[in-house]
Amino acid sequence: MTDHRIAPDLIAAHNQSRAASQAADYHALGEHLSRRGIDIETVTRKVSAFHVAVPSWGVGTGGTRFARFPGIGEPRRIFDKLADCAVINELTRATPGVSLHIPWDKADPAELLAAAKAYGLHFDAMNSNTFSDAEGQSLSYKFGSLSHADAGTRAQAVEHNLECIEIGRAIGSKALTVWVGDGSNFPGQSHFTRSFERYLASMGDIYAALPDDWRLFSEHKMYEPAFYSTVVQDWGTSYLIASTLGPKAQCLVDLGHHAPNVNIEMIVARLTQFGKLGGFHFNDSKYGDDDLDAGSVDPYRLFLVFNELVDAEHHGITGFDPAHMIDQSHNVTDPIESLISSANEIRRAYAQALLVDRDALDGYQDENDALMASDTLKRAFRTDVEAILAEARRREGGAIDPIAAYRKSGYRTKVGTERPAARAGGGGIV
Ligand SMILES: [Mn+2]
Repeated sequence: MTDHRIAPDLIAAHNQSRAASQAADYHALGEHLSRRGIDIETVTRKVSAFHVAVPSWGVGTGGTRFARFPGIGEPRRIFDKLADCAVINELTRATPGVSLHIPWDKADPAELLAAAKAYGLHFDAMNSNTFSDAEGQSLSYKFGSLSHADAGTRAQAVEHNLECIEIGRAIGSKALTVWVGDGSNFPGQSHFTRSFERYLASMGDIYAALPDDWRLFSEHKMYEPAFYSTVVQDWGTSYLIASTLGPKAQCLVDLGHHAPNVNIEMIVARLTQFGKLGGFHFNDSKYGDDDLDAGSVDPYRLFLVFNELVDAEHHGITGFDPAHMIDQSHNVTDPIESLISSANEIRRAYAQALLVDRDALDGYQDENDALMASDTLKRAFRTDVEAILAEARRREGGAIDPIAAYRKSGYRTKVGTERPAARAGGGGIV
């Protein structure tokens, strides 16, 4: 039996009060799409089946290296985080998967499984942490982890990743995402080739321990925490890693981990073409790795990424199964509201991409009709698909307007009384 965090009758009453207008909006959109040769039910079914995993660390308030301003009722440990994740899924029906970070979320696997089951959740990709030192750790990652000059430190970092796989196996995960902060702050500080050779050897050890039905995601990041050079800095390096390791290794694209103005959707196309697109960490940014809410700054770019994904599906690329995860930091909002909103924006981009007239687009591309090709994409992007998103939620038991229902539920106030306030101050990203 599901342990509901938001009372189902509250959601039912919420939906009842909006049922008539939702039905009218959905009908009107259906007629409009029908004139364009699109069956709205096909789109709604695909949107309903589309899920994006929530990061356990996302339900806590984030911060910058300057400060962190805690919110009320912040989750204290993984079981509070799972409760908050359940709220997001109950309202959106888009986020049944939760991605864990070890050692932050370390707990008895049987208890983790039981809690997830009670909330109707499951565990998505595991995330290792060798970018900071865990309590009681014998060797420091100050100067790197998987690429560290010292063999003992590398072995410790490998061992940590193997432990993540073991925990993941016990709780039903099927993937390990590896992101390291390894790099340098001074020219000459580290040898580019030797440090990458050491990284590849360490990843080889992790890959060798990967179960047959798992995938290993290599996540690149251009800069930070190292500011002069980063060992896994771009998608080219990530592709070299995945190619060197083998078929179970693929590249993970975090939308924030690129240089400004980089054409991310083209990277998606390239990785797809060569079978190495593992998945995504969705977020948005203006300047760097800002970790802003997905779709909040540049929704057209998010749409263009999904346009590539839908195009790959349309053309029947074999073995195409990218993982969808959110990875963002909520500094000024209620993290639950941000994650609800982001899950909706990601589904919106997907729904809009499903509306692209692909045969027409192929034709315009072959005829070099640049203006009509662009307009074909824009026509899909301009379509207001909110009624489809709301209908997908409603049919699965979620809320027509999930943020309004969440505020009505009083959940944040309730957990504010149950969970003591976190200590203010102290920088850092959760
Ligand atoms: Mn990420």
